[in-house]
Amino acid sequence: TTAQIGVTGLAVMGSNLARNFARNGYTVAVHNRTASRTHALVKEFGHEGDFIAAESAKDFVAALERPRRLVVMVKAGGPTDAVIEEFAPLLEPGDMIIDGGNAHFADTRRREAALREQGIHFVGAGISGGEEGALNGPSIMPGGPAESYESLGPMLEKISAKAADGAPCVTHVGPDGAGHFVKMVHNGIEYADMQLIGEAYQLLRDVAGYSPAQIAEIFRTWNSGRLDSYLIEITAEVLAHVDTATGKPFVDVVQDQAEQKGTGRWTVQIALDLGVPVSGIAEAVFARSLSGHSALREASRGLAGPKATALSAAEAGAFADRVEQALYASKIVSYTQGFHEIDAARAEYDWDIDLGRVASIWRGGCIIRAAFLDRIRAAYDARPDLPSLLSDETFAQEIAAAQDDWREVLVAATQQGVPTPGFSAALAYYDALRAERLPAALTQGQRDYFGAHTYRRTDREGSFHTLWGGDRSEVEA
Ligand code: NBP
Repeated sequence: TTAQIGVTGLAVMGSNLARNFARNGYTVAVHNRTASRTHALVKEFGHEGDFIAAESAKDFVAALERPRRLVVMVKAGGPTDAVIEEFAPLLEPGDMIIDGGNAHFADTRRREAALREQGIHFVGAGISGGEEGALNGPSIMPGGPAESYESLGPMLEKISAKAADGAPCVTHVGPDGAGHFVKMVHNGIEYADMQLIGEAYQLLRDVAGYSPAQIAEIFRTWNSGRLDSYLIEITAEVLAHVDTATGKPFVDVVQDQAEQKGTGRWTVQIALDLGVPVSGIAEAVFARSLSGHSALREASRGLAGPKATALSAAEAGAFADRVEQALYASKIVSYTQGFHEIDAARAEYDWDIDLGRVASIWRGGCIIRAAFLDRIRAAYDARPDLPSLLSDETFAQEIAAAQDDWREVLVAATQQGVPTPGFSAALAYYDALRAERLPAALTQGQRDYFGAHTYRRTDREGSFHTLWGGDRSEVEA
């Protein structure tokens, strides 16, 4: 027998993905650098489907039907290159290497170009949903040559998550690194979502005076409304959890230093290169980094803050409603920024990415899955050339309805000294975009003054310079 697909790299993600293929009726060749993992997988889960265990790279490749489909699920970076180097010489033109790891899209572009020379199709596929998703249905964001999707696509569609309307959460995103780029932005948005939820939690706790258990209830209520999403759902679970050792709320016994693996940081780094303002995502990355500076935080603990005043029970309830509005409006802004980044990459790399389809494949399986994504898809379906999500009439109306509360929440946060970098950055972005005039005109004046960098006028074409050190007359540059 031959296998329709092979998976190499059998740590938690690779094993679960291999089992997912097998459970869906495919014969799966499995391989791992350390063969004991391969045997352990087949021993424990062999009854779930048809596996072919291969110890050597040669046996693994020989077990695959042609064109071969070889999924690589190893640690991103050097290990991925090592695996490609090992397998590429054993493959033939038309074969496919599918990298399901969290690769940087620039690495994917490099690998795709190199393998194309050999006629090998390299498919950089972002996979989201963690281990549970890999097993039961992830959201999959494959890039690479479009023709590889013809035979690979149906298999991915079978193992992927399905949205509420039954549509598989996978599509051919675009050429070379497009899939991993979109996965990267997905993770950046995930950081922003988590930061905004964190700020909402802290406001409910420190301004409204609610307990973690009460806040869990509030999140549960929100989860049955327009904020319905996986992250809101698990937030309620985490907040309701009580530490068995101490009897305290779990959230109070966990060290408040957030870690990160790098995809959020990449989203911001690339956005800087592309010139896209992803201020909400950047604040989320910086908030995690600030939380980890324990010595600096310790040294700053005595700094003066405002005198805090508690809200009455009636005020607290009204405040919670306002926080929901602020959270929703800020969420619209962070998705606006993330989609702007994908749109900018589409222009920069000449990728034909359908933004509505991206929203559509994030509706299930992945960490940011949410009812909200249906709305984004609808916005792009209605107008594929939408300049920004904020230009969508429905979103604009929702923000219009939320903005008074959004501002009130930030007033309260400021007065009570609760940090809200995500909410604040989102509102600043919104106000800056809708502003009639920005102080950028003044910036241009300053640049012209100290560096003769020139400026453009509102009333005439051309570049101009003012003779600041002379008679201050204007010359055409
Ligand atoms: P890890 O990222 O922990 O990688 C472990 C695997 O890489 C093992 O199979 C290991 O083989 C193999 N490997 C290493 Br390390 N160096 C190698 C080399 N030089 N040659 C061959 N194989 C090598 O596994 P994971 O957590 O399952 O994640 C796999 C990929 O999926 C990563 O890129 C990750 O970023 C991505 N991802 C993970 C999640 C998640 O929730 N964990 C979600 C989405 C995406 P060995 O057994 O011989 O040491």
